[in-house]
Amino acid sequence: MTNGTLITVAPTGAESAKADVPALPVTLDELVATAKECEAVGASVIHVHIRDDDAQPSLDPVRLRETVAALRSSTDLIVQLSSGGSVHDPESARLAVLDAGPDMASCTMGTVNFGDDVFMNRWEFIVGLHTRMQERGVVPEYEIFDLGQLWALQRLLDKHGLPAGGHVHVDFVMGVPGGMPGTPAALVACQQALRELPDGTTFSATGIGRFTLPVLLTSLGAGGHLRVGMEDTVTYAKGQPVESNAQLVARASAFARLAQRPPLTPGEARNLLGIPP
Ligand code: KMH
Ligand code: ZN
Repeated sequence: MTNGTLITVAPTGAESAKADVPALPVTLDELVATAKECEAVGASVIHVHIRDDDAQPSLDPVRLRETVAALRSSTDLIVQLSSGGSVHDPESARLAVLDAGPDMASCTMGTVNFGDDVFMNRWEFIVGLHTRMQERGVVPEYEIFDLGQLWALQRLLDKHGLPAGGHVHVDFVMGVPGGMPGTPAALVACQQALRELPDGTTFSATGIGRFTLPVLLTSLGAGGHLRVGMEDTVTYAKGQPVESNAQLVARASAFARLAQRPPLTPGEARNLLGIPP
């Protein structure tokens, strides 16, 4: 049992436009540079969405493979590909993300309203993704946008078994319009519900926009881990745009050290998550 903090950086996402957020890393070079900077200041996992030549969200299989290879050769970060993509991506392309051979992939545990859109995650799709990850030794991060999705995860594990590596790790994504709010009360409710999941289940949490700091501070205090990055937050403080993903990771690391739970190295994070070295 570690007392350190796993810090995941989610640098890009699928929602912000490069034109609106010039610091957003959208090319492979920008992503690799971001990854190195974030590793240097305390990140151990990178949650990756890629963009095409027009900076639009993409699940292009060739580009995904190149991205995994480039991140592996330039950093020691655990590479977690998003299987969520954008709300417009078809299930087939989302499943095919696993073909790029990442260490981890996200697996969202239910359908949720997502602003004016719907982020579709049918039960059959979730089972397919979970099973394929088991077969390929890809470790999931179960994305939880609402409390009930933890009960869906309990059902998934009961019916279809533990994930690759045997360790269960979830990420609470809090403050999406349509999902749970980014409040301490909601985070504590999620943490309580983890008692129904396998012993040793770990969690990280991320707050969208103005929920960033309340969620970060609550998660640290509650013994949880952290996800930060420009996928979730493009404003550092009121009226102050985020300058870089490393700025957000550095702030998270500083809070983690103050809490006497310093950032885990990528090696320590692999150990925690059940990912082979
Ligand atoms: N872009 C959202 C629709 C994930 O990466 O798995 C989905 C998302 C979750 O970001
Ligand atoms: Zn994502």
